[in-house]
Amino acid sequence: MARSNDEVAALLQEYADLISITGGDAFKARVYEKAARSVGGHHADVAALDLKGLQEIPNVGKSIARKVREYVDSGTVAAVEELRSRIPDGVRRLTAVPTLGPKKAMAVYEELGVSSVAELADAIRDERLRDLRGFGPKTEENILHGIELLRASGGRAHIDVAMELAEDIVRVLSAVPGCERCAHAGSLRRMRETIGDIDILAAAEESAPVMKAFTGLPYVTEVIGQGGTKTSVRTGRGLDVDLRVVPPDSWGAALQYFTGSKAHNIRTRERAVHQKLKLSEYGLFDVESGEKIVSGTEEEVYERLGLPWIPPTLREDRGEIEAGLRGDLPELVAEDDLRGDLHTHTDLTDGLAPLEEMAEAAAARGYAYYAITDHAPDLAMQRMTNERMLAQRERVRALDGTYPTKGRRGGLRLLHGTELNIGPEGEVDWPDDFLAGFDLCVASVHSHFRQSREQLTRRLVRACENPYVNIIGHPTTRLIGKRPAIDADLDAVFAACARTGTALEINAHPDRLDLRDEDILRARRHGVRFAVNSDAHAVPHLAHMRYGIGTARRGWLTGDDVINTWPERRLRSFLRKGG
Ligand code: DGT
Ligand code: CA
Ligand code: CA
Ligand code: ZN
Repeated sequence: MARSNDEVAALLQEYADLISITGGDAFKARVYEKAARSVGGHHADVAALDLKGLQEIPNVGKSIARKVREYVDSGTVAAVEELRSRIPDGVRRLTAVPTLGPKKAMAVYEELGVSSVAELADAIRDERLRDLRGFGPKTEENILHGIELLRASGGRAHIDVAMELAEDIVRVLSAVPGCERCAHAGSLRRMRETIGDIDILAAAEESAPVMKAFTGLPYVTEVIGQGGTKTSVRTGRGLDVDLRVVPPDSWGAALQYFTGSKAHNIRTRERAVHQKLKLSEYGLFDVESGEKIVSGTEEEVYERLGLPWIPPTLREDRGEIEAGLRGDLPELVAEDDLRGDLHTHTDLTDGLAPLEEMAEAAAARGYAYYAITDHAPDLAMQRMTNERMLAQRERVRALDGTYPTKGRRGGLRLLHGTELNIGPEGEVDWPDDFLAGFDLCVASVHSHFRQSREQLTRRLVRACENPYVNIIGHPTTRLIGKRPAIDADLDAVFAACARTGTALEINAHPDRLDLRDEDILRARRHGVRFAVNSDAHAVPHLAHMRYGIGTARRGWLTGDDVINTWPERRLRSFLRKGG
């Protein structure tokens, strides 16, 4: 996705927030919010569009198009600056607290002078909030909970934000004369769901030119530390970045060291010690003679320790060393193994692009099959009806096989599905005879998140027992940094999935990554199958798959575990659920 689209989307969203905070027209705020989402999901780079091109983006009218041009041309928008100047930054930071919202943020600022998250927590502790109009003890409790969530995320960034930034840095530094290699390491290379800071590694005889290019990057706002081999910076993207420059012949040892995790490194160092060796970021050395044994590649380092090369996503000391010693490391699923996507939306519900555009983009990704799964009627705001669903099915059937798909014989096979809502009792939107018409059904929890553990568990188990439900979508419904997972007995749900032939989704959206790695490891032991899905609501979201695959790899999954790597016949047989 073009970076300018993200920037413009963030600006439009900020404008919408500012309108709400300052008590502006709620309708206008919503218009800007919708435009922000459309721009963020637009396939073409907005920086390259003229006013007319901009207005062809859904939800972008003339006045928004003008603001976008103004931003692209000058870097600022007068209307946004004007609103920004009317409220302190602290109030805007308050809106990051889940459940607080812009109106309440402004109210606590105006009534109590609260302008930071810490002051807000204090005010709640002193029970000062409950006397404000529109607040009460329950609101206080909710906000406090929101503050906890915000703090629990510890300022860690979502993986897509970190990945896009890291790839840009690696691209720039790789072009510096004398830079022989450059790559990201750390938690990002291990594909953790959130990233504390970005670690970049470069190999060069001379570090100075690389360091200089690094501190000169346009989004660097502050140099936190600078030395001969390491420089740390703060960026305007809310993330710090460490750069280490090592001599080219230390590359392998340094990459191994800075990829981590710390726990994994402790284990590899122990193995070295047992063999009278010393492992550091400079290489593997003989303790007695001090002689360097290997350092050029990770493979050599692991081999000398008696281990096969271990994929970074496994390096968490969760059994990978033992498995490596036994020669038992899994053949991890890869993005290239995917033959399709089984949970996607179109503009028939809350997606941004029409069916044709989504299918064309799916074909360009080289998929063999692709499922359209728009929302079902119980999500009332989506206004789904039987007629609309059946009309869509006809279009899907007409387009089936008509998109030539890259590198495969025959056109893209389109599956017609839906994303059902798992109701409070585990019921779904339609009766069996209507469900029978779909090629597949995803079923997800979209409401009643706070039921008791028993109720939530029963609900999910019932959904699995429905003969038409093939995949449980985003099974825990958590939103990273925003909403906790529902409190269900997941082991009972995993057992039900295995028993009924229902797959669990690994939702690849960087806000979700649900199931998460630890739950995948547990589910796998029950013999459950998985589907890694984008849940795309726009064309660029199809590319989120890489994060879902990263999560699946952290969960030790192989291609055989993931139903959307299977050939179409095997998939269709699974979708019949033993019937
Ligand atoms: P993060 O940044 O919190 O998402 O997680 P990491 O894993 O990227 O951690 P970070 O940035 O502190 O360090 C990057 C890697 O460098 C880490 O995974 C392992 C290595 N490392 C850092 N400090 C130590 C240490 O004290 N001992 C060992 N063995 N390795 C370290
Ligand atoms: Ca890091
Ligand atoms: Ca670091
Ligand atoms: Zn969905």
